[in-house]
Amino acid sequence: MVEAWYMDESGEDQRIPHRQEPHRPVSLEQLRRLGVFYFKLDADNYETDPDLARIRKERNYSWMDIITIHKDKLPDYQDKIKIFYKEHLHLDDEIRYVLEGSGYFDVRDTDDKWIRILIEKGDMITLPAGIYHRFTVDENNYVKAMRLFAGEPVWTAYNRPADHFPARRQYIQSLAQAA
Ligand code: KMT
Ligand code: NI
Repeated sequence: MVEAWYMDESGEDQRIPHRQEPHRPVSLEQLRRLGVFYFKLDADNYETDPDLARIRKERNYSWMDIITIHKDKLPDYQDKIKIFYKEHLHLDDEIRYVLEGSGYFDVRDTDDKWIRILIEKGDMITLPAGIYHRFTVDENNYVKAMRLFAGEPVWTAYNRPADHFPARRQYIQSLAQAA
C-alpha cells in the first residue's frame, strides 16, 4: 500500500525516509487533489492481470516497458540516480507500476512543500503532466517497474524552473479547480 508524508528538509542521504518529527502523513485524498492517482495491482501476475489490462485500455496506456534500477542492471546507474532526483516536470503523465522492490516519488504540494510517496510492489502511481517531482531508490537500492505511456513515449524532463510550459500552466489551473 502506498504511504505518503511531508518530508523533513535535512540534506541527509536521499534514500532515507526523511519523515518529519512528529510524523505528518498525507492521505490518498490529498494526493488526488494534486492530481496524483494510485492503484493497487497484483504484481505477481502482471502479464495476465485483467485489472491492469482494463486500466491500460481505459486510460490509453498503449505503450510499456520494464526498467530495473539497480547498480548492476542499469547502465550509468549513478548518473541516472542523480538525474531522477533532480526536480523536474514532463509534458505528459508519468505512470509507474512497481513489480519488485520499492522507492520514493517526491511531489510538490500547492505550498511548494515536498511530499514523499513510498511505492512498493503492486503500487501503480500516476503523476500528472506539469507537476514538479523527483524519484529516488530507498535504502534497498532496487526497484523494478513498468513504465506506461499513452502513445509513443516522450521522456524529456524539464528541470525546474519550467513554469512557461502550457502543461505547467494547465496543471496550475487544474489545482485551482480541485481546491
Ligand atoms: C523516472 O522517470 O523517474 C523513472 O523511470 C525512475 C522511476 S521508476 C519507479
Ligand atoms: Ni519524472
